Amino acid sequence: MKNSDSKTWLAATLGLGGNIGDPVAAMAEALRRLDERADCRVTSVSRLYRTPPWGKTDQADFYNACAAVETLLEPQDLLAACLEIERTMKRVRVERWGPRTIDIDILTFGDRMIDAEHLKVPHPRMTERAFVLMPLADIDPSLMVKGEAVANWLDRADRTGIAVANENRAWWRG
Ligand code: A4P
Ligand code: MG
Repeated sequence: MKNSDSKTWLAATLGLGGNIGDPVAAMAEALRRLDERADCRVTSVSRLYRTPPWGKTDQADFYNACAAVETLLEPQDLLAACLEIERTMKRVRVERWGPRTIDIDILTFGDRMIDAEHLKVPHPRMTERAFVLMPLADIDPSLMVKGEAVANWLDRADRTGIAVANENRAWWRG
């Protein structure tokens, strides 16, 4: 039973990605672990995408997806929960934008704007990245980010090379 005390469930969106090992299994497990928490529930998951590497291009293709969650956690605590999941899944942090088994980013948290040293929300680079915007549009194309709908940001993004890897939005439910 998810708890239903007086605290409010807040809506957030997450971006997941990875390109080493078995990133799809890692992303699925990360989502299941979040959903198992008493203070988090996964309410919607996008299709699964295969995407060319962005930023540092001499590395393997990524798998990417987005999820909508509801949580009782404050943003910093949601980030800590995501980082803890990344850590326990043995992610190796070697270089910025480099290969990773799994990366979980907080994309939005309600309509909050956060500019803390270790947490920037909305995620600073999300509005220029089709590998974020395409899966996010599966969940909610009308979601407003930095004053514009996700669908509008997506219209301007470069989708070259991005393919749907799994149409079934239950891909994460192992
Ligand atoms: N941090 C600040 N804001 C946030 C936020 N909103 N969500 C801090 C999550 N973390 C946030 O370290 C990231 C640190 O940023 C966290 O510890 C947290 O305190 P990191 O994940 O080790 O750094 P990074 O991921 O290497 O750098 P960065 O800039 O976060 O990279 P991105 O933006 O996550 O991009 N190409 C494709 N096709 N698909 C991808 O998924 N991912 C990346 C990484 C590059 N190219 C990609 C993909
Ligand atoms: Mg990151």
